Amino acid sequence: MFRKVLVANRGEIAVRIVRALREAGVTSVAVYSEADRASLAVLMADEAACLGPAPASESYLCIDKIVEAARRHGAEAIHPGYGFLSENAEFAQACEASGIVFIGPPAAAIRQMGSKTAARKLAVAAGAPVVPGTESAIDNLASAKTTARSLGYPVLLKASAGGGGKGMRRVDREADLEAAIRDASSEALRAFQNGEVYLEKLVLEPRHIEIQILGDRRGHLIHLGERECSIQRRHQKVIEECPSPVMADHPELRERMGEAALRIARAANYYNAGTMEFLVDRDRNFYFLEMNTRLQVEHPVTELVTGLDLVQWQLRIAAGEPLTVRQEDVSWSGSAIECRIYAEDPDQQFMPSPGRITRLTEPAGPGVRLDSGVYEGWTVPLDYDPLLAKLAVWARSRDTAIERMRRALSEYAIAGIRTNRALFIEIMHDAGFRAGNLSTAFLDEFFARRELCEPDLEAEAVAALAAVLAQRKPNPASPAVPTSQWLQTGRDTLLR
Ligand code: MV4
Repeated sequence: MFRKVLVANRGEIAVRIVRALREAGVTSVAVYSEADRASLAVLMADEAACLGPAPASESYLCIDKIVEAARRHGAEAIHPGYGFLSENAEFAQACEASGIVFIGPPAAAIRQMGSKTAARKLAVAAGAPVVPGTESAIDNLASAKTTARSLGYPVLLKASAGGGGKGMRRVDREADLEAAIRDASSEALRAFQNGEVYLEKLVLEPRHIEIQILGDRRGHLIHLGERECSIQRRHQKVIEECPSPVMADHPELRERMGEAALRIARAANYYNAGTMEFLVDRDRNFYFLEMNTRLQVEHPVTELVTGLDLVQWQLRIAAGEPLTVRQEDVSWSGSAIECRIYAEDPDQQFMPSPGRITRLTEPAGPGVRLDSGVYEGWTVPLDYDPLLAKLAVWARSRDTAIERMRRALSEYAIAGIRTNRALFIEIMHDAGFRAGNLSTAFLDEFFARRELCEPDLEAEAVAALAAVLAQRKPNPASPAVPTSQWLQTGRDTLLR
């Protein structure tokens, strides 16, 4: 195992990795920008190195500064976390060139999977299902029309260099194809400096399900099952769970998707942790979409259900140790749900809400795991992604996990900034969510339902309180029960 590892990230994931390093007896080095000088990860790490000014382009994205910090501190390896440089093949290469181990897959696999069309070709070659469509870029309208007609409308235009939904266009009929190609191509050119687009059949209201894989440097690969990630907003995941509710009635689906993921990973000579994204349609056909060559934000739900520590395995595999877990050793127990707590205002179009956290009470208790990057008094900077923490719960069944999540959310108090906490409480009450009827359309439909009957919560609370007070009669048998000071203060505040 390594003696010292540098964590090239910030926020909750930097804290998560520092914790894993401490458990492994490895000295941790945090890096930070000027905005993160007093961050939780910096406070928790053994050593810390300043990278420079707040903008990520001058700090967390600077390959040279990070490699230099590792050299200066004598770190033998770098964990990139997610985002930032985690899927940058040049960074992985720069590490190895400096004699520093990149805790992740080989640079060649990162590069190959970075191209969505190359990943798609690899999946086809490996015998894994992909959405019907073409791998080659559209070069003339006539052949695009022929392809679209044979696929059948609606079709989806996608950017070859794409990801995150940019350069994507739904086309419902041939008359719209030409203009859609023009729009998608210019959007792709702006976003990726590459205007190539190709065609796929549109999968209607799919589930988004991904498979976690783990492999060592000797070619031993296993899958850790799925995560259901359908609840997302604008390609940003909001809630993830394991198992996917669809697996309850169809346990063989996990095995088939796991096998497909492993075939692709083997074809890519993959090692370390990785994730294959799939679309699953209403008939439970599944199609490979793309591969993420990093640790995912939502990895805790897999850890809670499999009992395996993904970050520990990442460290051991990078250090050249064998993955001693066999496929038949992997089992899935109970149900885990994760909510991403963001500093954003659900009432103001989810505008980021940075600022000072003036009060913080964190949930705990049975089955609760909080991966947080903040503390009371910390100022959330506006320079980065506004993810504050991930609240994950585990319970024996999905229903009890939902109850547990509601309980944990009710304990969570964050003041000074706006968060999306209350939105999760609403979703936990939603009949569609509770039934496990999920698709990538879930959140849009949830917001549409909500528009229809937006309750005035304050008016309801005052009315309920008035009704209770009106009913209270003095009871001579039990003289005025002194209600708790908490209750009294709450009432006084409401009626003020
Ligand atoms: C699709 C699709 C339906 N049919 N491909 C969106 C991001 C990109 N990585 C792939 N995406 C999609 N590809 C076909 N052929 C629907 C989506 C999609 C989606 C996928 C995963 C998670 C959320 C999504 C939200 C909207 C659309």
